[in-house]
Amino acid sequence: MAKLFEPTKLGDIAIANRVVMAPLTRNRSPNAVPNDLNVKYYTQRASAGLIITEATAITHQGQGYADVPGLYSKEALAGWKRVTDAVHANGGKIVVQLWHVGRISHTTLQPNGGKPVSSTSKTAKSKTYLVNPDGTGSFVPTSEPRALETSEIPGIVEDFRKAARAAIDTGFDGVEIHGANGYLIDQFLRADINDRADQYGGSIENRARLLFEVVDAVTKEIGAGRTAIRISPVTPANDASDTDPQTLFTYVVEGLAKYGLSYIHVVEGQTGGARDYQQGDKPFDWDALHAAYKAASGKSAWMLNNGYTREMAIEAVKSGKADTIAFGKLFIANPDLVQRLKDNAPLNTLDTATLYGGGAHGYADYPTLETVAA
Ligand code: 8OZ
Repeated sequence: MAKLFEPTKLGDIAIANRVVMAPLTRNRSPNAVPNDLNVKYYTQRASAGLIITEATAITHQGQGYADVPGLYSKEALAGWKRVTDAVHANGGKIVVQLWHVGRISHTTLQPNGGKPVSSTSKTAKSKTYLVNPDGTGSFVPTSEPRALETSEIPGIVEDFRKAARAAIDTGFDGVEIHGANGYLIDQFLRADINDRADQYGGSIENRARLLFEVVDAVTKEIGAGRTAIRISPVTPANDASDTDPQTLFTYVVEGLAKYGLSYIHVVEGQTGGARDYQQGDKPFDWDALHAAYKAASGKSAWMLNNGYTREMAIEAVKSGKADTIAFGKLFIANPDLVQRLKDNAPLNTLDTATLYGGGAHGYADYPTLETVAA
């Protein structure tokens, strides 16, 4: 059997195989509260070695899209508890992705209709998703943000810490800090976004300060073996860009090496798109990033993502390029993805029209091999 299907440990989290369900925004949790349909969807996918939940807002301020879940109200935590219980009852493991969108938001989603916060007061050239009063969804430009005051940053770090504590108390096996895709932590990292003059802007060390303060706070609260992080060094998602991502992210992974995190999750290329997407003047060297991490004595599991096929995943884990592979679109369309990959069985096709928002259709009604055979 290929190593992809063998058990391993991600820090303190023992997983049955290395096929991971990537975090996937689906906009099906009205009022930010996980519901019965969400329980069903995650339960259907419990045979994944690990489920990473969809990005989940740590606070109301961290919200940027209609109908995405949160981790801050009593109701949301109760909803998530039903998800973690159901996944565990079905033999799975599940971590929650801790999300602060920063400027990728809209005033109508913010507390008191205020401006979203960021490292900058520049508006992102990006869109967010809102639900109209008649129930239909639409993509709208993100609102103008305000730059966080230096004195407010400890409060953001504290919000991550509290959310991590709430996650463990809600039965999650751990957390994945969302450091990717142009959201708040990435808005601090990127030279082309971050225009601050304080200790959180300017040099790479300063731009990465928020990330490390969050990692420090979360690991102290719940333990490094239950803490992970996702980064996307070259993705242009949400207007994120940097002319020298290789140097920036080498610094980041070298700094992460000392923690002994559960895993480091790296999106190769444009999230959900081209694997060879480039920022700056040279192609990103993914193997060099991994090598730099190991050279800094980094020992955490290395999780790779973006457009992996069965063959690519088997090979990447066999060769040691990755310890685990996270699959997004394939897991949306194939609840029993692990079985299908093991058997080299045909895969269902993804319906892109039902990705964001809606009900069970295109969410909890993709067939398994068993239902097709019956
Ligand atoms: C797709 C649509 C909305 C949000 C990300 C949380 O890119 C997301 C996201 C993806 O990380």
